[in-house]
Amino acid sequence: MRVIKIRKASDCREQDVTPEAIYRQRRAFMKGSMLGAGLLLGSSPLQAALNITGYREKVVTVDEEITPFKDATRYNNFYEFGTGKSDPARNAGEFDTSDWKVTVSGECAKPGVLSLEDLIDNKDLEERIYRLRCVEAWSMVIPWIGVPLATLLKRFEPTSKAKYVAFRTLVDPERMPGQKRAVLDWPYREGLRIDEAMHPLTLIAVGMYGKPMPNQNGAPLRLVVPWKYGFKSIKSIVAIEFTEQQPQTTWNMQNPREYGFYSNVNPKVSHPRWSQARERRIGEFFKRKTLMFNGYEDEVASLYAGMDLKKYF
Ligand SMILES: Nc1nc2c(c(=O)[nH]1)N[C@H]1C(S)=C(S)[C@@H](COP(=O)(O)O)O[C@H]1N2
Ligand SMILES: [Mo]
Repeated sequence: MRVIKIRKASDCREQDVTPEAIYRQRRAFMKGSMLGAGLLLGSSPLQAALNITGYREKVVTVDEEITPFKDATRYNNFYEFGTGKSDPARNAGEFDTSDWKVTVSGECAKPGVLSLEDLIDNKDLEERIYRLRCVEAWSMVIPWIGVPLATLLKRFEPTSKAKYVAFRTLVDPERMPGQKRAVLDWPYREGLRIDEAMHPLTLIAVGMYGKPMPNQNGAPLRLVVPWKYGFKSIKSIVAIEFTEQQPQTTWNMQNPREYGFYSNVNPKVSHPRWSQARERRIGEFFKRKTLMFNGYEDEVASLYAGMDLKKYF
């Protein structure tokens, strides 16, 4: 079993290196994969206002080759822009994320409607290299830029009744043409137990590869929960709600036999229609073994101590 270490800021050797220098190195490493990046990026004034270059290089949990930018931005799941893997790259280009608002409500002392800049404090931004493993048995390694969800949630002072956190994506069929069809029961919904939400690995990402979040990857802000199947990592979030009851989640509503609330990456629990024991890293040919909790077992297994993960899949 591969051991994943979360580096503390104090251990970080790259701490004194500028992001630009890091990206020059990585760009060479990624063999030209950044070509054309400028065309794909969202460029709203609000995203620019998030000083995305000022983040701290901090947490590296994966010692594996970073997925080329072009693969991570051209092979996506984002049903609001179509159900095909290349639909989001094709259809999300015009998506206007300026003036974005996020409503925070429910079991907390300080609910509110916040702009992106009010929600995300530049000084909290970090780069975190995480794997993301789709339930469809492909995976990728992405340098995300974001804020730990816990940092963000604590400001709203959740009450003792806040047992879960529910998330919702924007509903606007004019801007998200995939919503003109009822392929899912819009809005896309996701949820986490409060301890999962507060776990230090759980990230609200506003960028990747040193740039603002591309539209097809969930601009302007999305969740990244690296030990769960990709569908938990909800994109283009407009609402966060602290709840007492377990919230409804899109894929569980759609097909409860195939998709549970927890959806932890687990090679021992097959999807009813395919095995979860192996995965294909996008851009690669040969499959590799899927690791328990996507390789984050040391960090997160304690969250599920005593739970039957075949029952709570
Ligand atoms: N709002 C919304 N969020 C979503 C989805 C979606 O269809 N709509 N797809 C999910 C799925 S199934 C996966 S695998 C990841 C894919 O993220 P990526 O396209 O950035 O790789 O986004 C998740 N978040
Ligand atoms: Mo997925």
